Amino acid sequence: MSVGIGIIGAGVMGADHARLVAGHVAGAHLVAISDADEARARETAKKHGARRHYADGGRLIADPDVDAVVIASPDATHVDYVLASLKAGKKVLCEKPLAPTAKDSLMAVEAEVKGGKRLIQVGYMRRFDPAYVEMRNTLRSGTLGRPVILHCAHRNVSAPDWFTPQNSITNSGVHEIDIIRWLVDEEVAAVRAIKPATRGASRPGDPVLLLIEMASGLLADVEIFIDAGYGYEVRGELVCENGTIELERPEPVSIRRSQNEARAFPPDWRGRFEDAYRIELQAWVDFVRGGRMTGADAWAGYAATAIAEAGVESLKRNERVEVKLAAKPDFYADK
Ligand code: ISE
Repeated sequence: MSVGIGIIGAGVMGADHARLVAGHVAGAHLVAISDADEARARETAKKHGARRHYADGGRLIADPDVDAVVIASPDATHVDYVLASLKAGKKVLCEKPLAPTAKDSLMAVEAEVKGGKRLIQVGYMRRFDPAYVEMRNTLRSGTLGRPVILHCAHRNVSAPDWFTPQNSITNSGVHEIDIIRWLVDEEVAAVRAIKPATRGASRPGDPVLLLIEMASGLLADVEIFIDAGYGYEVRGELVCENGTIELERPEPVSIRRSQNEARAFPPDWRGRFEDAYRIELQAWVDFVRGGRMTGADAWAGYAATAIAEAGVESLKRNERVEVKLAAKPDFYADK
């Protein structure tokens, strides 16, 4: 049986999820797309063979042919669509962040716990990226010993026009926070966020440095630089007691010409994480069809946002901020 998927949001990620569901995922078909810009919803639906389009995400959720929902609308709208999907008893893959605030993320967690069924997966797709998976597996094999430091960098070409200074942490940095928690499988104890003074003017995409302390004492340093200009790049190196493991550049070729050697950078995350998005969607469709959820759950979604909030607070107060998460419900105990 093929499951019917509805996608809320026909922007960059909504359109990309539509392409993947329509052409690269088994066991699912695209039923409908919604977008506040109805013409954009119509075009995206037509392009990827969805029968229906809506201007209103609520109507898409109510569509009886939609078995499960992908939420890829602007961050601030996520939680309302998540709650509406829970009410309709439909499984949902919500793009990150689950919500821009910890309070709203917790609301989604509480609603899911109350309903008693696992319905929410959050789109932290790096958990499906083959390189990160190998990093985690290598760490777990024990050959490198215990992890001590994690170096991370997250660079984009330029900030979109809706970007706020906090978004470097709450929209982009949340990926780093999630992957760190997942890689080393422990909780964040404290965060220190700082901006280099050298850039003078404060543009939303200016660099930010996070120093993340994990419960065991392990440290992660994270550079987030959204206006980096040259390309999209994500770096990660895990330093352990007996060696290190590092993400390699994934470009398939290098070009030699005029006494130079060059390797291209993708313009954004879709190229770098193409496999991760596809594997994530397939895993989620398998979950919709009755399998086990293997991605980030609502609790992980809440934790990433709460830790990001501590980072924003640290930047504001110019001091280290301890992370205090709510009590984790037993409902999420197996993760
Ligand atoms: C964007 O929203 C994403 O989700 C990308 O994966 C991330 O790298 C980028 O920084 C975000 O703005």
